[in-house]
Parts: sequence; C-alpha cells; structure tokens
Amino acid sequence: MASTLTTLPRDDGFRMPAEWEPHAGTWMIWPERPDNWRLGAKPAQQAFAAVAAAIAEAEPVTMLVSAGQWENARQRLPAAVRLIEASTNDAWCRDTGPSFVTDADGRLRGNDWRFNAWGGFDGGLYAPWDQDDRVAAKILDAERAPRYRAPFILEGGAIHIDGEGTLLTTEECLLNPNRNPGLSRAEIEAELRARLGIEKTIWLGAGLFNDETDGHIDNLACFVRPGVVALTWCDDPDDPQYAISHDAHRRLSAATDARGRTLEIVKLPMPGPLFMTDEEASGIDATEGSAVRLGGARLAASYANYYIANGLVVMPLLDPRTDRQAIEILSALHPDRRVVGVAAREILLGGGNIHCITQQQPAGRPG
Ligand code: KQY
Repeated sequence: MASTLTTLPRDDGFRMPAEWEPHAGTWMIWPERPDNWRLGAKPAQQAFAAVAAAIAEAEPVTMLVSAGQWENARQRLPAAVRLIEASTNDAWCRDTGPSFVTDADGRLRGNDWRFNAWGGFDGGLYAPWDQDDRVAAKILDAERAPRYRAPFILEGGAIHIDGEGTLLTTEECLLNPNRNPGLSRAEIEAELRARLGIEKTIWLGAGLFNDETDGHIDNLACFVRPGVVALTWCDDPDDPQYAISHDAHRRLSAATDARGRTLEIVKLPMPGPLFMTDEEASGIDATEGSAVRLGGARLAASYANYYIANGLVVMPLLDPRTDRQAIEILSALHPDRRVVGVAAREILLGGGNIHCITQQQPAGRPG
C-alpha cells in the first residue's frame, strides 16, 4: 500500500499543477447506476466511451469499472484504455479522485479529500457514498503515490487552479453548511493553501443556475491559462443565470491573482436553456435516498465544463445553436491544442459534464 502522510503538501514542497501542465494520464469511472443514468446507463456509457476514446488519442486513460460491468466496458472501450476493477458509488472522478500534487523534483503525491456526495444528508445526491470516498485512495494505491488524507470535505470540481498560486471557487459550494460547517472562510482558505500550495483564493458567489453540486466552479468558469478566465455568459435579464454571470464578472473584474495580475475574462455562450424531457426522466430508476429527476427540470449546461489533456481539449456538444460558437472560442483560447467536441447531453442528464468525469494525473514519479 502507498504510504499515508500526516504532513501537509505545502510544508513538503508540493503544489497542485494546472490542468494544462503535462499529464501522465487521465482517470475516469464507468457509469452504471440506473437511478442517475437513464436506460440502465447505456446512453451515458456511450458518451463516456467517446470521451475516453478522444483522450486516449492524446494520453493514457484508466477507467475504474465494477466487476459486473467489466466485460461490457471492455467491449465498448478502445483497447488503449486500461481498465481497473474497483467499487464506486457513481462515476464522477473529478470529485472522488485525488487532487494530485507535485514538487520541484518531479515527485507525485495526492490529496484524498473527504467526500459526502455533495452535501451528505443535507442536500446530498445519494447515500451511501462510502465507496466513492475510497476512490482517491484506490487510485493513489494503484500508482503507489503517497497520499495526504485531508480531514476536509472537498470535490475536485469545486476548485480551479492556475498553477501560479491562484485558486478559483464559489461561496455557494465551499461555504455551504453541508460541506465543512465548522470552518470559517479564512480557515477554508488556509486548508487550500496548505494542501494545494496556492497563495490566493478568488471567490465567486453562486455557481451555474440549478447545479445540483451546490455551484461547482467547473460548471461556471475556468482558468484558460494564468491571467485568463472563461466564464459562462447570459445576456437574457429574465434568465436566472443572468444575475449569476454578471456577479461573477464583477468579482473577476475586481480581482487580482496571486501574481498581482488583473484577469482577462472571456465570455462563453450558454447552451439552451436546456431542460430534461419527460421521456428522459422516465428512463431513470427511482430509488430511496437518491435525488429525484423530473421532466421539465432545467439542466445545468455549460461549455466551461471541458477538459484539457496533452495537446487536446475535449469539450461538450450540447446545443446545435451554440456549439459552433463555443468551438471557435475554445479553439482561439487554446491555439496549441486540438479541440474535439463530444456529444454530451447524456452526461449532462446525470448532473455534470466532461470536466466532472475526468481527473488528470500530472507527470511525475510517485515518491
Ligand atoms: O460537477 C461535477 N464536478 C460533478 C457533478 C456531479 C453530479 C452528480 N449527479
């Protein structure tokens, strides 16, 4: 078993690299629970397989998969995708996987945050979540990477990092009483500094409208590179997203990053608004203890929920009316990477998108 450390990453000289820094690979989890993914998760599996296949062209991909799904996943995934059998509660590797950290000598370790299914018994999305809480440890074990077990609840989708000392997050999520009720804003910032090696936290207010994660940053905005943030934009004053995006823009405009730079803000179009259809909702099993999905519910759709891999950007295709514009903007923002769009409505129906189902492992040797 890889060692569990009782020290803090920052004190040991470790920091979390930005997503655009070189990767050793990407981790994902195969979807299957029928109370989150419609039609026994078959359409979602097709979308996850397309994401994995796109990333596997650029870097190694490992998929965690249950024993019961191993044969099915093996048949649907390219041979280049490595499968590891593991129990999980669902398929959100951004949130349940480790936040890897590296040091100046190229050593690799990982933060294993506590996980409570986005809020535990106060608004969380399912119970139990014990297997999901073990995902980070399993991945670190598989890589023989030392593990920092944090006494702190955090999901990877709740933070974005610029790799130069700045972290972006939302108050709606990190200050939510269903995460770390005993900690003040200053104490949360101190945890993030100590465990991710950052210097400064920029707080946005709310996340994307109707995001069931309590407003993860990765569905609203992201760093494109140091000093540049892409933000989901809404021009319709009658849409509840309007006030959220405008407030985020105000806060980002007033902020400076850890290096003292003001931020360039690039507006991303908002798909839709998109809604779950009655037919889609009827394909989801009802179970006790899981969030209920209803036809007509507004979906938390966003192009900001894309993933940066080696030489590649994988972005969600969500709405033919806005996809082309989003591709053009992301291509201009990432001129050195190939931008690949994957049909992602089936991932969206499960409550997240491509960034939420992927977790980068930065280049580095476990140590
Ligand atoms: O936003 C994410 N990082 C994850 C979304 C999880 C939704 C669970 N149904």
